[in-house]
Amino acid sequence: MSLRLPALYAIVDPLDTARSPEELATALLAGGARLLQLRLKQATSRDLLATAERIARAARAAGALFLVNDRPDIARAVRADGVHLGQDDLSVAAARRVLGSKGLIGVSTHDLAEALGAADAGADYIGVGPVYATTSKAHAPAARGLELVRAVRAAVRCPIVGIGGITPETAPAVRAAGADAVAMIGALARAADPSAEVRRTIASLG
Ligand code: TZP
Ligand code: MG
Repeated sequence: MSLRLPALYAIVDPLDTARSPEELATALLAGGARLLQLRLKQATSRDLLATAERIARAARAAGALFLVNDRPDIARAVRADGVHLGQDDLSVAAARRVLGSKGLIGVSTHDLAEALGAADAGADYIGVGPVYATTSKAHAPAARGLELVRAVRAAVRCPIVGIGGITPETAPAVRAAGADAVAMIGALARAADPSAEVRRTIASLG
C-alpha cells in the first residue's frame, strides 16, 4: 500500500536564526507537525547524531514520522523512520540496504526525468521543486512553478512533496496542483512563532 503523508512536511533547519534544532523541532511538534525532517548541512557527524537522537525521541513521543536528510547511517542509528536523499547522495538501493525494507526513502527531484528515475528506483515519496524561488538551499535551481508539480503528479503513482519557497498562503495551491504534502523550511524557521505557523499551515490545507 502506498504511503499516506501528513499534508505538512516540516523541515527542521534553523538556517541563520538563533534557534537550536531541538527548540525548533519541539515548536513544530507542539504546533501539530506529524512529519519532520532534520536537515543540518553544517553539523559534524557527531553533533548530527546527538541532535537526531533527541529529535527522534521527541517525534516518537508525539507520534510523528521522523526522517534524516542525507544520511541513512544516522537515520538507522537513531531508529528514524527514514531518510531524504538528494541527487548526489546514496542511491535508493544503497539507502535501502542500510535502512531495511521498512525504512522510508524520499528523493529530491528538479525535473520530470529525475522524478521518473526516483520512482523507478523505488522511492517511497518524491520531493519536487523548487516550486517557488528559495534562498534556503545552496545553489538551488530556478523556480519550477506549479507546472512541474502537475507534470510529476501525472507521471508517477507514489506520493509527491512540493518544496521551495512555500508559505501558508501558497501551500493550498501546491496541493491543488497535485502534491500530497508541502515541505517548508524558511517559512517555519523564520516565523516569530513556528508553532502558530504550523497550525496556520495545517488549517490552510484543510
Ligand atoms: N530543495 C528544493 S528547494 C529547497 C530544498 C531543500 C529549500 C526549501 O526551503 P524553503 O525555505 O521552504 O524555500
Ligand atoms: Mg542531500
